[in-house]
Amino acid sequence: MNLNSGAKRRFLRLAAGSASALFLTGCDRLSRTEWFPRLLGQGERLSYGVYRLFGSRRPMAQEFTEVDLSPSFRSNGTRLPENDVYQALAKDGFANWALEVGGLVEQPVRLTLAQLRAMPSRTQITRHDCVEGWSAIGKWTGVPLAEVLRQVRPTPQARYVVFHCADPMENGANFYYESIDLDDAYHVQTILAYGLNDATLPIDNGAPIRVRIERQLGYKMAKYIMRIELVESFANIAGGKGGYWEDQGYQWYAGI
Ligand SMILES: Nc1nc2c(c(=O)[nH]1)N[C@H]1C(S)=C(S)[C@@H](COP(=O)(O)O)O[C@H]1N2
Ligand SMILES: [Mo]
Repeated sequence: MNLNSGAKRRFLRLAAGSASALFLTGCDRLSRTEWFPRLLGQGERLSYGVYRLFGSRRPMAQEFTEVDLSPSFRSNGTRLPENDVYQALAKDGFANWALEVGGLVEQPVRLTLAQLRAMPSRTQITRHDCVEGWSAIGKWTGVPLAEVLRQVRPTPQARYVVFHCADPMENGANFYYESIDLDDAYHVQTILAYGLNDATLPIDNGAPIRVRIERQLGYKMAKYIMRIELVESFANIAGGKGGYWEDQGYQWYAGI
């Protein structure tokens, strides 16, 4: 269990109105239709539904300059996955690590860190907002997720991208995971980051890669990614709500 989960639960209780409570208790069937999640925002901030109602999401997250960088970028949640396989990979600087990308794709791939680094890259200075009430501005470098998706070619059934992480949660039964839709997956600022502030991404912040999804809150930005899976629905993954924190009641679309 993460540190600060008590604070998260308190926040959640504050944030959850009766509408979102209703949503959380089982509109699964409805939420699989196209219009329902677009119509019904479930949260405390501008949500998925609200963006959709007004036509589209804000196209780009704000980008900053070097002078805006936070003196250091703190770590939150897992700082070192308690996972022997991960720790063995970390010892060798992730030379033997490879990202698996599969699921509803025409061409599953395994990409080493060297291969990911050789692909087109993007660097962006953005602000990370954690639901616990802190923010930090960092400079992220990585490969656009869209480039990886171009290689694997999602099938027409694919609707979501799921990130499976190395850090075991709870009693070790589950791992941290997250999911986004294809709108966010193909967004230009959505990158698989291997660099932070011109250095190799530290383990504290998710080495070897963590995703940046700049229009959403920090908990969406999965660290320690081992595998990416294209799915039509996340109903059968872990608690079925699309992410580790979502399974504890957080909203799935965590728009800023
Ligand atoms: N695998 C994994 N990803 C994670 C977390 C985690 O505990 N495990 N915590 C999330 C939360 S709540 C936040 S705010 C950010 C923190 O990123 P940082 O450690 O780089 O500050 O990572 C997110 N991604
Ligand atoms: Mo967070």
